Amino acid sequence: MEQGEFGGPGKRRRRCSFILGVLAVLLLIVILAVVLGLTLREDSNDLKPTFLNRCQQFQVKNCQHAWEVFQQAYVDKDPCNVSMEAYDPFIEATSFTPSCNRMMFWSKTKDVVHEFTEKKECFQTLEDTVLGSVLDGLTWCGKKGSSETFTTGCPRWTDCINNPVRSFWNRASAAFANVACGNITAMLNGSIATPFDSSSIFASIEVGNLKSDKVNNLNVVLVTQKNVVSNCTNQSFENLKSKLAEGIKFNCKEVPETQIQECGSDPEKACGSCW
Ligand code: N1C
Repeated sequence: MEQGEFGGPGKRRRRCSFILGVLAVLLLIVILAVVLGLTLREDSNDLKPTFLNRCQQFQVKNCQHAWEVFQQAYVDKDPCNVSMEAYDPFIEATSFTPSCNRMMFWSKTKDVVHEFTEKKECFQTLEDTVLGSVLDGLTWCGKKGSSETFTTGCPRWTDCINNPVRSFWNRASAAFANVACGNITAMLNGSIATPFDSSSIFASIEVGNLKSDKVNNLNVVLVTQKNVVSNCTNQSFENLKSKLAEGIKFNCKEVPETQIQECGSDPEKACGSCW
């Protein structure tokens, strides 16, 4: 009885401190998770470290300078009023030497083309150059009256035409096409009704910027799947030919996606023999 009187509150106190201990540990875990979550989120949302990291993979003399020139295009501006020309200084700062006969364009085939160029270094897309690589897959914008770069709350691709991301790809694609030389390749999508779609960047910017004194041939690789929707006789290619500068020859070949994938992984196959 006496023991019970002493043992009761003692046990209760121990139970109490045990519960308090568990609660404290739980609280610590929650705090840690929140802090970690915020740090990680900040990292993936922060454009600058991604830009600089990617830039440093290339032989660029001054990535910090490239970042500053890039920012000037959109910082402190209405995010629906950033022109292509705003990126001119950035394009100049990251100028690259074209790899004649190896340049690869694409439209609506982003995954298949990059899977291929990653495995076989026969071709070079814009994203394989410093200019395209530093911003591939990213979103950014500025705001009037602010010196910051934002990665959320930016206008979407279709919200307004002159948004910072869209204007960037337009300008970078024009630069890529302007310096294109030799025989160039374009991977287009044979599983859609209009492989050469006039609203795409390839159709509206790149084709018109190819120079006949530098480019000999445009070889279209029309990537097909089991269910072929378009072939090389597709009407949209008439539109393509009419947009090409005189003197640039046009070729088209239908190639199954599986053939491209298999060839990409086959070390024995030479660059020119995939299609
Ligand atoms: O509009 P698209 O294709 O025809 O643009 C592709 C064309 C390629 O030849 C590239 O040289 O334009 C260039 N280009 C990019 O390099 C690029 N990287 C990432 C255009 N757009 C690029 N992106 C993003 O893909 C961009 O944000 C935009 O939304 C898409 C365009 O892809 P699409 O319609 O398949």
